[in-house]
Amino acid sequence: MKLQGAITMIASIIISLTGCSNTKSSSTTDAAAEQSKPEPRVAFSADSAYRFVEAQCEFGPRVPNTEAHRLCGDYLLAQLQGYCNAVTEQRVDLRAYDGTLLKARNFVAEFYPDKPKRILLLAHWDCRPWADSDADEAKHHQPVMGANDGASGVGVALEIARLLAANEPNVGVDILLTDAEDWGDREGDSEDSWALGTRRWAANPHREGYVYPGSGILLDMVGDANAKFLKEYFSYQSDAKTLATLWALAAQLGHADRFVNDFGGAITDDHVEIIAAGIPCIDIIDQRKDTPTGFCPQWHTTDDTMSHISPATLAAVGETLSAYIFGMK
Ligand code: AHN
Ligand code: ZN
Repeated sequence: MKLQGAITMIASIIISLTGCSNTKSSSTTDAAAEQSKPEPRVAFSADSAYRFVEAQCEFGPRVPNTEAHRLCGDYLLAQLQGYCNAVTEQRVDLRAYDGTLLKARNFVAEFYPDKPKRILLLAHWDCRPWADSDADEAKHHQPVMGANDGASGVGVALEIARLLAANEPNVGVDILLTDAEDWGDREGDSEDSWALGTRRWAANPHREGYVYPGSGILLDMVGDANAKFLKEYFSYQSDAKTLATLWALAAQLGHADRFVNDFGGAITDDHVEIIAAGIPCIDIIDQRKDTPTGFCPQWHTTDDTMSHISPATLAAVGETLSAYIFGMK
């Protein structure tokens, strides 16, 4: 464990300074905004988030150890560096359940790291190598494009990064784009084959002296047009207060149709690894009660493409999240 930690540290490419860039971006607020909605202090752009999702998909499926994955990783790193001057790339070799050695890359952008109160915002950026929930079995060995499963959470996180570069909240925000979430074993039903990138980061953070944030929010599958964000079980166990606050904020902002006031199942996802490291964490994840998988119909199929991504869903998540972050005391 000690040796592994040291290797991880050495393997970390650290581009670390303090503070973050403060480039101003123009943001307009609609004067005729609905009266019932609180005027947002910081305007989340769903169009910008959508572009971030699309840009990832343009590389193709970002399956670890592929060229699309390598190029998209470079793109994500460059985007974060454009918004923050405390960005670290953590390169790690991870052994998947099937024996494959995954050349994984976690990216961390620390915004306002000197603020005593800090939160973690994370999303996985890798794509599943197999569309093994596809109705057509012939497609089970094709990769998933992951417009929703992967790119959507990252797209919202990048838009939040853009906002953080131009607006200083009262809290520090660490954005973690995590790798190797989706190479998990569904046949063997082994829980610990998922979320490998997050598990490694949680056990061996990206830099020496890093202090864990007080709480975390995971974004997973936050882009589908018909998304239903049900309150996920482990999230409720871990941080019922933040869950309640976010769902209440969403309702205030007019997004109760997507942030449904109901409970979903228990999902093995990146947040479980964050919670295991002692950080309370919730998962904003699209869950369905009317599909066989419990997720959207495109989940782990070749149909998880941009055609199902909706700016309105990205807006619901992004507006709620930015109201939360920029409203924190
Ligand atoms: C399981 O299917 C065990 N967990 C879902 C985690 C996941 C996969 N999120 C996106 N893709
Ligand atoms: Zn997945």
